[in-house]
Amino acid sequence: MRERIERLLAEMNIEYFTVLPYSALRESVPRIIERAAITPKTVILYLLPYYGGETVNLSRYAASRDYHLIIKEVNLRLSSLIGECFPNSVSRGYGDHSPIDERSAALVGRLGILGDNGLLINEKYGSYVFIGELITDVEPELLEASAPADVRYCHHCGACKAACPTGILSGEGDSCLSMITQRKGELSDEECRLMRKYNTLWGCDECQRVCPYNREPRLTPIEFFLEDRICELDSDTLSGMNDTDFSERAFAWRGRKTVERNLKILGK
Ligand code: B12
Ligand code: SF4
Ligand code: SF4
Repeated sequence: MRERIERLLAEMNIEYFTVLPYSALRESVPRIIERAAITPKTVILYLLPYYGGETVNLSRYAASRDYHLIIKEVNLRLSSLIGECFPNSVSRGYGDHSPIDERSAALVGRLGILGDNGLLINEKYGSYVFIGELITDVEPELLEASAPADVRYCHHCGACKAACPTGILSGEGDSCLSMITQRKGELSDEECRLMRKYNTLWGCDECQRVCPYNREPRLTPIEFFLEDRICELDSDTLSGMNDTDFSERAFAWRGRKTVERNLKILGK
């Protein structure tokens, strides 16, 4: 069964995946699974490398179309494979908005090490990877699940802590610049100053940019992340986007107003 999963994922250029018993994972938002009407038994979790080149004022994860779109596609294909092999099974796909802490799941699934920047770092693609998963009620043994492994850590060089604009990584600040750019409402003068200083309209890559594991980031082999890229967003590009184009961007989830506010802060 593992081989069939591996083959299916390889067709989409996905090299890193793991199969784990759900009971071994940290459930961070139990209500998501309660609402999903499923008895979760096994998780098939995979990495999507997304580095597609440098960006100007959008963080690297937000330059392509919204990664949730590709996660949905992968989960649909995985789900039909599981449905074919186990006809009465129930499966649900997740990515980001998930009942589990995805980074700790990927760590115990041997897909990478934990960086002091809080991110999963993969041996080949560094930390520029998204995590997606299919949760199913098929028993772990039937899917040849692995036992969870011990977590491994980065070499604590300190570069991410030193580079972090808000100081949150060294415990000196209480907010993350990525979060600030994604918050609705008015931002403080200090928050606007940080956005200008780091020229970021959406997200923050500072703790990844300086990390030695990302020194020579490898381009993603997944076409989705290389197409339709926006590396620098300005008001003209935004106003030229119709509602469908806009809704298919990772920076859309807080609505146009939030993006317009950020453009104004950066004088774009
Ligand atoms: C909320 C959220 C955010 C928030 C809060 C971030 C945060 N640090 O929690 C904000 C908006 C700030 C954010 C920013 C970013 N995010 Co985010 N975010 C999430 C989300 C939806 C939930 C995270 C969560 O529950 N946090 C609360 C708790 C769990 O966080 P924590 O205590 O720091 O987590 C650690 C502990 O759990 C600790 N731990 C404690 N006990 C145990 C036990 C075990 C066994 C283990 C192994 C670990 C462990 O390890 C965890 C990892 O550090 C996840 C998706 C998901 N469902 O997991 C994506 C996710 C973590 N984000 C992701 C990304 C890409 C980003 C950004 C890089 C985007 C950007 N460029 O701006 C930044 C990076 C900021 C940073 N350095 O963390 C990716 C990370 C991929 C990776 N390689 O690790 C995820 C996994 C989404 C995805 N599906 O790919 N994010
Ligand atoms: S994303 Fe930016 S603000 Fe957030 S922890 Fe990393 S460097 Fe610090
Ligand atoms: S910059 Fe250094 S301390 Fe931070 S995650 Fe990378 S290796 Fe670890």
